[in-house]
Amino acid sequence: MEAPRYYLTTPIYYVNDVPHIGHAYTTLACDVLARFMRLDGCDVLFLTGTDEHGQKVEKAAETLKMEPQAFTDKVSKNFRDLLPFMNISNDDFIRTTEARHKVAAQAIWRRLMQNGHIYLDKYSGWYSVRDEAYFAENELIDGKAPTGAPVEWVEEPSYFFDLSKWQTKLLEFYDENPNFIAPASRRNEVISFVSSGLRDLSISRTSFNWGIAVPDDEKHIMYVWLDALTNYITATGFPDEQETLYKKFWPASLHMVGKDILRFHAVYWPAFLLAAGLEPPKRVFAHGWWTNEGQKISKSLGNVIDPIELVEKYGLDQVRYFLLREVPFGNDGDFSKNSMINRINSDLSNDLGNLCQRVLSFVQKNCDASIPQNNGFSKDDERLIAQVYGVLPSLRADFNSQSFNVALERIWSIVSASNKYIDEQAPWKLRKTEPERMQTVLFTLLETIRCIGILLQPIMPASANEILNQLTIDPSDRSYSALNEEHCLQSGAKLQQPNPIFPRFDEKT
Ligand code: ME8
Repeated sequence: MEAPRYYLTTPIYYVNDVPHIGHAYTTLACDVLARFMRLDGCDVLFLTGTDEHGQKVEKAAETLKMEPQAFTDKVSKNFRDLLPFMNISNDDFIRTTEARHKVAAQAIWRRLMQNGHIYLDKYSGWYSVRDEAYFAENELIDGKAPTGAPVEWVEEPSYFFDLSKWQTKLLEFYDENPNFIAPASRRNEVISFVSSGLRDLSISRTSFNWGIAVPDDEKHIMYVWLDALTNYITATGFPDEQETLYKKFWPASLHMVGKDILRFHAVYWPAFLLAAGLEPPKRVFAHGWWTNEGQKISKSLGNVIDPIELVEKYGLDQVRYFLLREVPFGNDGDFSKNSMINRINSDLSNDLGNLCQRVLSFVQKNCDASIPQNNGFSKDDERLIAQVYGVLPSLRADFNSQSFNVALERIWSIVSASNKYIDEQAPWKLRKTEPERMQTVLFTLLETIRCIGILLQPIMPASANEILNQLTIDPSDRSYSALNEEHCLQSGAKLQQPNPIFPRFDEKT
């Protein structure tokens, strides 16, 4: 049987600035999902990259007195370098300045034109460079875009996409595909936005040059959002529809985005694709925004969180865990030093770290550093093992709905059950009185830890590997198909010297 396919994407990031926590967060959520799907037997394509055209990037280059191409080369590299640093397992990295993308963007344009959805007119209205978006007079708040960004008056010849004609089709599409937009509250927002009527969309500019030329009319460059959204299909080899990746992976399974850019992905993008005769993606998930110690994050407040500093201070897997555990995915969340330290010291160090350390060092000392015998499970042993063998279907549902925090709570309920089981079974008491029972108890715990290690790989790949290495689990036995009795630990197998996995975080040291 062919493996199920899963194609997921991050937004492509504007190269006007250095990566911040928002970028790291979206990319991390996608990485966790990509890793989960691979471990669960899917054929995965995971794409990220950089959005390099448009006025915002052009202006950023101008400020530094650099040519836009040289500037984007430099800044795009910062985003690319962040990936290995955060242990991100993307399969491809796309830049909108690449030749493959220019071909795809122009091909989409031609299709829209051929299908009669583009016409030439004149745009006059407001434009926000920071949002790279057009606004009508009645959308402005105190003379600014709803995001607070300054707007400028634009009056120039422009091609338009006939978005106003897509209202009914989009509403039907949302209705037929109830999982297309998540979370549900965001879906309702989009539906009410579309229901209130759509205006045709200006999709070309003539007052600057940094972009992809409109086919057959080089005075115009494509609107940066039409250019950028197309990246998702470029990476599958479009416009070559015979290309294996295209046949295999389009339509995308999931576009992960921040809540601020949902409209572009859930309204414009499916309309462009339907108009071009192409299939829309299956799902768009809009996550929330982080604040820093209760304050909106902004450059002017000087409270931007640098993901590199965060990882250097707290540790990579600690940060990966925190960002996905602290806040229900989809909601806004607050980053605070205290909550970060609490998560490290309580969930990671006290609960998980202690469980592994206690069991592994006890086995090291009392079982000749090897997997003890299973002398027959009691009801309690069976209950613990059944919990960890049986959790995958629920986790699958959690990951398919991007409920990362729920998935983690579910795994942690097994960690807590294991800690409770040690205290109740008290193997240190059994050592003299019932050594055979002690062996079974330790066997039960090690087998549970093996499965917890396997389950945690998507979230904390390095630490989970460390747990599995200490148990000397062969790398080929670490997928989710090994979460069963058939792949159970072998008594007598030698264990590695245990190392504490999650030390407590102490600000002073
Ligand atoms: O929007 N918390 O690029 P971008 C969480 N190029 N997420 C945050 C955040 C915060 N405080 N601040 C920003 C673009 N983000 C376009 C995308 S896709 C075809 C084109 C998120 O570099 C934000 O929601 O501005 C968005 O998803 C991403 O970071 C920033 O993207």
